[in-house]
Amino acid sequence: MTQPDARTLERVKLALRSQRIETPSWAYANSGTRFKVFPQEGVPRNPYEKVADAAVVHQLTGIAPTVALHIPWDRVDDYADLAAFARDHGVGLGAINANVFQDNDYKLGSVTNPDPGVRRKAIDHLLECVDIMDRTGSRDLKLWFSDGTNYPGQDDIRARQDRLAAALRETYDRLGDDQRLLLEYKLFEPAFYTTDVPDWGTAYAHCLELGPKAQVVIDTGHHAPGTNIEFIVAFLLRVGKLGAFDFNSRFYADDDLMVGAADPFQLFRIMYEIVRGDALAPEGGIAFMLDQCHNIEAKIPAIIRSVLNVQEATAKALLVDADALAAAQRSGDVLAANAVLMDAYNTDVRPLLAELRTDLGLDPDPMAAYARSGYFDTIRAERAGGQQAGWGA
Ligand code: LRH
Ligand code: MN
Ligand code: MN
Repeated sequence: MTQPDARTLERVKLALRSQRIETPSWAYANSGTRFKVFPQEGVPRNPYEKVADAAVVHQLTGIAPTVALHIPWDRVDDYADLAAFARDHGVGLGAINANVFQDNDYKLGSVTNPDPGVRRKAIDHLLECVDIMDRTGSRDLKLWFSDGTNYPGQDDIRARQDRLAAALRETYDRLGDDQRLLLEYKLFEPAFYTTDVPDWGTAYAHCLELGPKAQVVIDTGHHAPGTNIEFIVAFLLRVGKLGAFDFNSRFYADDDLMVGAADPFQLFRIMYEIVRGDALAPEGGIAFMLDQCHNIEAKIPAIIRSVLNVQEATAKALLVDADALAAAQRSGDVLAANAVLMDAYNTDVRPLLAELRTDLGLDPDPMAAYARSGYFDTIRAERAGGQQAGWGA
C-alpha cells in the first residue's frame, strides 16, 4: 500500500482535534469482581478526587475533557460546587448515570418491579438524577436497568414492558429542552431468564416511542459473542437514534476491560462506521464514554491507555480511502474493497498521533509523561483508604 500523503495526514489530524472521550468516575476508584476487590494505593476517597484524577487524564491526552458521575456513588452535598471544582481543574462533569440496581428493594426489579411502591422509589431516583443534571449542567441521563427475571413464570413479561414504558415516559417528560435520556441495554446479568432491556432493538423501540430526546447507548461489552456491533452502530446512526457509547473490552461477558485491548480490530470497525456516518465531532451528538473497571492494573495509566486506544482506532478509521472504497464497492470488487479497509487498519498511526500531540502542546507519549509526572507518588502519600467504586460498598 502507499503511505498516506501529507494532505491526508493533515485531514486526519484536523478531524482528531475534535474528538472527545468521557471517562467514568468509577474507573478511578477501587473495583473488582464479585469474588474480590483488590484495593490499590492512592485511589480517590471522594468524587472530588475522582474529578482531580480525570483532570490528569485530560491534561495528558488532551481529548478527555469530561467525567461521568454515578449516583449515588458520587453523591455530594453541592453539585454546583463539584462542577466548579471540575472547571477549576480544566474538566467538566458529563453524563449522570442513575443507579437503581443496588438497593435491597430492587431484588425483583426497579422500574419493572411488580410492587408499585418500589417502582415509585426507582422513578423518584431517576427524577432526582435529572435534578442533579440541572445543577451540574450535564446534558445526558444514562439509564441501565438490571431488571429482569430468573425463572419462567416469575413475572409477566409484557406487564414489565408496560411498567418500563411508564417509568421512561415520566422521566423523559421531566427532561429540560437540552437534556437527553440515554437508554443502555444488556444481554443478561444479573437476571438470567428474561432481561427487560436486553438488546438494541428493545432500547430502540422504547426510545422511538419516547421521542427525539431519547437515544440508545451501546456498551460494547453487553452483547452475545460474535454480535456484529458495527452493524448496530450503522443502523442506529442512520435513523438518528445512536446517543452514546460505553466503551470497554470483553472476552466473555461484561468484562469491563480496557477498550481496544481484546479486539482492536472491532474498535476500528466501530470507529469506521462513526467516521462513515460523519458522527465523530461533538456536534454529531454522540457521547463517547468509557465504562471500565481496572481491577488488577493501575487505574490512571489504564484510563490513559484506553483513551489512546480509542484515538488510535479513530485515526485508522479516518485513514480509510473513501473514494477507493466506494469505487471498489460499486464495481463489486470484494477483495479490493476489503483491502482498502485493511490498508487503513494496518497503518501505524503512532507517529501521526505523536505529531498531533506535539502540535497541541502535549507530550507525544502520555503514558511516559504520566510515569514521569510524579502524580502517583503524590496521591499515594495524600490518600489513605481509597473509596470503592460502588460494587459491594
Ligand atoms: C452495567 C453498566 C452500566 C452501569 C455500569 C457501572 O453493566 O454497564 O452502564 O451504570 O455498568
Ligand atoms: Mn455500561
Ligand atoms: Mn456493563
